Amino acid sequence: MKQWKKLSLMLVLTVSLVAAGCSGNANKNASENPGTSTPSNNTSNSQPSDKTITIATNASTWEIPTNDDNPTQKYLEERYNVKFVNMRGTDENYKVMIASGEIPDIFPHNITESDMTNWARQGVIAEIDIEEIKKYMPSYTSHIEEVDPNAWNIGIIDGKNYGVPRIWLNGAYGFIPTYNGEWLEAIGYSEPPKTIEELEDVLTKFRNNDPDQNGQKDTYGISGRGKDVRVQLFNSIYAAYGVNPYHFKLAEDGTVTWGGVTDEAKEALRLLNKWYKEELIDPEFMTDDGELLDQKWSSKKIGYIDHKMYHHLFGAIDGNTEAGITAVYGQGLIGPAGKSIVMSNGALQVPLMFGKQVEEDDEKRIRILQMLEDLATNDEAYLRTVYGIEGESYDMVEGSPVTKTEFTSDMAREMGIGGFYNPLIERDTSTWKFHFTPDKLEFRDKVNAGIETTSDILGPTALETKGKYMATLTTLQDEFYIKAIIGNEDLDKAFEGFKNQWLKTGGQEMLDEATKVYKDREAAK
Ligand SMILES: [Ca+2]
Repeated sequence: MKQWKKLSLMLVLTVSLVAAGCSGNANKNASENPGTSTPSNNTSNSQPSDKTITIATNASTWEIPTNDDNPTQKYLEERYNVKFVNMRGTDENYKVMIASGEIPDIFPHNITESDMTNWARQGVIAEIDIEEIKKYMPSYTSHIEEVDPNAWNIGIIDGKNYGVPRIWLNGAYGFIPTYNGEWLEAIGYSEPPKTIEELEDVLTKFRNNDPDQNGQKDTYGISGRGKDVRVQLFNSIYAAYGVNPYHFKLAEDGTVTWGGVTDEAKEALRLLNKWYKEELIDPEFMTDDGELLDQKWSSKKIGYIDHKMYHHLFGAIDGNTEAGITAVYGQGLIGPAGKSIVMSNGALQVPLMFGKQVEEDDEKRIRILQMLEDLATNDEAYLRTVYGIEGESYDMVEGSPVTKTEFTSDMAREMGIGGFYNPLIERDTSTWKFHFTPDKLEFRDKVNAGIETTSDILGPTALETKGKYMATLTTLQDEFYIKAIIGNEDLDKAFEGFKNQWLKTGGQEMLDEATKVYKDREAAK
């Protein structure tokens, strides 16, 4: 503990020097650590380690163990020959702790991309060589790369890598076009539409052919989350054009552009405007949110939704049955993009970060990486850290651990289970099986089969220009897009005006920075 405090003090000095604009600091670190990327000794995963390594962790700010030397801590200390110092930063105070020099070896799981970027530039977090992570975490990194080949992108700042990549596994899946099966049948469709033209036909008949057969024209084809989540609004229609208006996108010339100013988005707007005039779109789409959409779906006012991913849809099965709805799951609609694409949020997350002191301590860094590989991919270590002890804190039911009710909060904190010692919960495909019932797994694979996804090319990325202009640009775009959908203006002319204004209001500057970040990342790989 003493040693750790001394280290913290040194870091306070380092941080304040950087803050004071001491430009020599970065060079000093670089020249002191020329061998960071290749560890000088030949320690490998198979060699036993005699030396006990002390690791100060604050990996979770939520699931902080009640006591030091709790059973999970003891189990891990024995398993990895380490000694944990439990740091107890919460969401309210961990930034203050870090600012005052209490730098954990393992950082909290919920750091924002802008904090990561600032801390990297201030010398608070450790640079870690990608090849070293791959060497000591071979299974984990290969699984991550399978889910998203761009998994390393987020941690690369100014050409250097700052952490172990993490992904949100569900984020890789898309928003599934979903239809009221009874309505489809009523209008003569035995399967969901495959193309954007077929969707138009379905929506037209959902509006005009009395699909609920109550003798009244009281149904619409589609609404959307115009009020609360614009990135989801009509996402399946934009996806048919290969774009999302609220995502960064790679342009044909290799630069990064913004979906909202592309010709693809303009053409999608043209179609939406036509649909709006034909009354296929519920005029309340501007004030609808997720909850209202769910109500309109359940009360059979709309027959098509595209704001749910497979796990939402799985959770909605009972509700649909109660409402007398057979949900029919479709694929991405084939349109001008020429293939079946749906929007996804993307799997990429801010990586798991380490304190600067970890960069300078080869033994500690390697031990942490070896430990993380085991925690993320070894069934026994995973179950023990996340769920605890079988028969005591959880039972295995059909191959899935089920936590006993009394172990959901206080008793779990006493045992030390959860995310505090295992920062890679639900981050590796090999242990994901423990979080699924077999029928949910089957559902996931069925509704996502054969679907390609599109997501933001940059993922969670801090850009200086984003901080400066994004709020203004978003307001500009929100207003223009609604006007373009419900208005009568000449779209080509109006879109040109919007695009020019968007570019002039900081948009061009943001695209320049986005392109630079994208190219730096590509070069660092
Ligand atoms: Ca009706």
